[in-house]
Amino acid sequence: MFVHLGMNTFTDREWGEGTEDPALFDPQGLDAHQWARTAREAGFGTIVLTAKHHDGFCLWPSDTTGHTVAASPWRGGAGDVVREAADACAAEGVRLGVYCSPWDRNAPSYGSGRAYDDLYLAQLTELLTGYGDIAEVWFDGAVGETARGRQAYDWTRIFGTVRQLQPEAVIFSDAGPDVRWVGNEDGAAGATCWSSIDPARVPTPGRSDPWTLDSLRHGDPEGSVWRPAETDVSIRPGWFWHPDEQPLDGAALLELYLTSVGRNSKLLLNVPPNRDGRLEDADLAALHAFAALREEVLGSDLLAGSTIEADGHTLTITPPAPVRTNLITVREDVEEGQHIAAFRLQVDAGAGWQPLASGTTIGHLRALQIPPTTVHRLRLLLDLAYGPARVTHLGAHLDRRGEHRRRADSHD
Ligand code: FUL
Repeated sequence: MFVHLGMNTFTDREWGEGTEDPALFDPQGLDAHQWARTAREAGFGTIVLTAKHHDGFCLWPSDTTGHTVAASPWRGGAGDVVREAADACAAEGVRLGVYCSPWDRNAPSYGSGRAYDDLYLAQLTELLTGYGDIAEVWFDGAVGETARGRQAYDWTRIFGTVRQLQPEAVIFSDAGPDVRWVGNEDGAAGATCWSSIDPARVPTPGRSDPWTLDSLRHGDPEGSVWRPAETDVSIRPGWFWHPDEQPLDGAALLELYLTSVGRNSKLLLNVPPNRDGRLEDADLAALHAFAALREEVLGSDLLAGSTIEADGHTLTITPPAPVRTNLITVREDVEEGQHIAAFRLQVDAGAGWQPLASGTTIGHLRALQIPPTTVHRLRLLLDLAYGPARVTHLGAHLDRRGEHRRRADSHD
């Protein structure tokens, strides 16, 4: 779960200028336990907090600048949002990740090269040494122009510092090195999504030409590095909380799940706290509905108890009794790489084999939405693989979201 909180929460903006008065930051009811509890209840493993966004305001009392929570009225200037988030995550059994924007519109040294690199590394060091285990470090590739020029971030030093201080942390940036951006903020990985990628295609974070974005979305079966895609998307139109915006509902969140996790990606869903520092009731309701729907639709497999036959590159599955389904899930063992490159599904709905769906990649999970179908037998045919193909799961589910919506409409 991504948590965007900062100066923008109070100024109704998405990108601050860096000149905002710290006196504006005062989330009086800030309740990190509510964030962490909600994350746990809704099934998230990690919270990634915006410790510093592009406006440069630090949510922890950094020694590197005066532009921090220490200069705000919040908790009498003695507060530390990162500390409260770390404590709450530890109490709830959720991991903590940090977002610390390299682009800093407040730092006077930004654009000067080495002096800014040193400041940024000092900030990262505070975050990576003061708050226990950090599970993910999220690097935004945004670069701003200044009168002094364009800051060229020293990624070698930045990534090296994370490796040294938090060797287990997953490093996210457009270009990895551990997980890569999926190339859009719409909640959709490519229908073809390889966990491997050619590092030469996306050498550094912050490149937004269509060619790069396309490479990020799809990955590359012959890519030399394992760098799975992470799909970041917000529950609301903006990343930060705005008074006039509303969250997506549980059904829409399940759709995001199917087009991200269900396409071999990770999902990083942003849920922004309001000016009181709390997630709103509407967001909580949406997240709980999302979790309940995931359980209802994906929590069980209608093909459990089936007979399975494997013959060469074909897997045939016969349930004890015909099953009604509109969603098929497939999993591939990716322990030794992602290999499956083309597959077809066929169904016997009582009158012989018919084509049902086809696709390219599978990876850790592939969810295929299909027209409602009665399955007497289901067949998976693997047509192309770059290495040994190991299917570990073929499941069927009934997604009743459409029916729920139709019933709700008829009550109006
Ligand atoms: C982008 C930023 O510019 C947005 O404000 C947001 O933080 C998003 C997650 O990343 O690059």
